Amino acid sequence: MNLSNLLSYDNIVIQSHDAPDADSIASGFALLKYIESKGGKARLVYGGRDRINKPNLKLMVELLDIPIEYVETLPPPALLITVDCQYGAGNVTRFEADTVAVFDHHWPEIAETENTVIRPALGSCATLIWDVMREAGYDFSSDPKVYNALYYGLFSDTNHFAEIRHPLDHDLAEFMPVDLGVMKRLKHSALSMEELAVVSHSLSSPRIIGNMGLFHTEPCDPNILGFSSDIARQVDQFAYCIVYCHLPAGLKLSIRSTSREVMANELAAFLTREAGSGGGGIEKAGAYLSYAGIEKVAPGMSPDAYLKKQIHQYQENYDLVDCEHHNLDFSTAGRFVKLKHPAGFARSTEIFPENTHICVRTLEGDIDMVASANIYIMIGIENEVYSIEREKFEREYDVTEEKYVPAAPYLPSVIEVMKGRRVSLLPFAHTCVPRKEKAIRAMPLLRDTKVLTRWDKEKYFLGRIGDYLAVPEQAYNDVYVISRRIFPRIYAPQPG
Ligand SMILES: [Mn+2]
Repeated sequence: MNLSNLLSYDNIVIQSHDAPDADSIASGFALLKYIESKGGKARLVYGGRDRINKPNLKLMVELLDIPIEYVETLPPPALLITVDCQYGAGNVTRFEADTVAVFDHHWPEIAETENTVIRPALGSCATLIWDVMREAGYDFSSDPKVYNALYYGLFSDTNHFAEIRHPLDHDLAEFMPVDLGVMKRLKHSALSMEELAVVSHSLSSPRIIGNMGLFHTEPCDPNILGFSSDIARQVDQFAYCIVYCHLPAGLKLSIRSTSREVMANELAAFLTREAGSGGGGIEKAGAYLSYAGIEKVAPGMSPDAYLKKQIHQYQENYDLVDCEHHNLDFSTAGRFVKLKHPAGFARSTEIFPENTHICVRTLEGDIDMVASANIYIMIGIENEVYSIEREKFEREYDVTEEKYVPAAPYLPSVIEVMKGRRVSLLPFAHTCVPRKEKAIRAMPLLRDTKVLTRWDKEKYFLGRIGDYLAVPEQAYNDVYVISRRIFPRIYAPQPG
């Protein structure tokens, strides 16, 4: 949906979910300001049992002049827009309206229409609203309160940015300088005395499943989950831990890992793959499991039981291959050669001057490097990015005249770390093809497998059933994973 479509209605109401949080308030407020900037008018409301009561939210509303109203009834508007929630879901009071639009970042519970924008990959609804407003050409410098609100919405929904999961989330966090005075006041008023009691109570009774600690808290602000899991992760006997609570429409989880063999973001994705969404970094991640989603895949099962089932499945699901000590026999595995498939590359100094600290923002995370005549940026077949030394590049690839066309939708951007200036990689990308056919040995995986490689001591690479475990010929310890989607496109079997 294009934001400008909203402007054709004259009676618009924007609705946050019941017991609104910072993300929902921020999203509604920004959208309201967008409509007003175009000469339109709208109201921002919420319903449900409870009024906004938390100290940080009251302060947010006051400091940023957010005209949010509590309503028990609502005369049907021409257009009702729910933000950070989906019309008809359990966490939002249902008001009648002629037309309904939805902006949300939770797991989709309603059928998609031309009026729904649901992007579970994003860490906050604020990110989504920011992105669509930016696309619509909204001038954020015209009202810092809008940007400050969105920033705080993202901050709150991602546990102080620790559970950020998408490049766009990072982009919002860095987009414009926030009012540090306002943020300081908001950050330090997030807990009430009652909630402090919730934290201590929840941490006193973990359930231990294998080498993980599972903590259940009373319904509470998501920030408290993050705060609690940060404490729990420091217990030596847990390789990882989860703190979760029941929210009106689903379970909210905060995940922490201290082990190389468990990546928090990957665990979050595993637990929620059927009925929710989740992500973050390798040590800290957040996740959400929707009750409606659980009911669909496991009818009659309680959400708590479902979560435990998923955790058990996770623990039983994986093989582990440590490249230093594995006993896989690659000598009998299939032999393949890498085809001369075109790839992309960019010379780092064409993008930023020599010695500039840059960060390439990819779907898998940020990659830091320093621009140098010796450093090129390679762009693989799924837009995966890595740096390569010029000498090695020239040995292995030929540059061609062909125009570079990205093979996957999200092409990374490059950020100048000091100044925050951000450019797309696309205009700087050229095409190259591998010079020699490189031979490898590879075998398809029969179970999901975590591979501890030689060149990353912090995390593992995840291979799924059907992906390939590969080694260069004659270097059987250099194990890596090639995705089943890419493999047949860039490798061909060759006897020998
Ligand atoms: Mn949210």
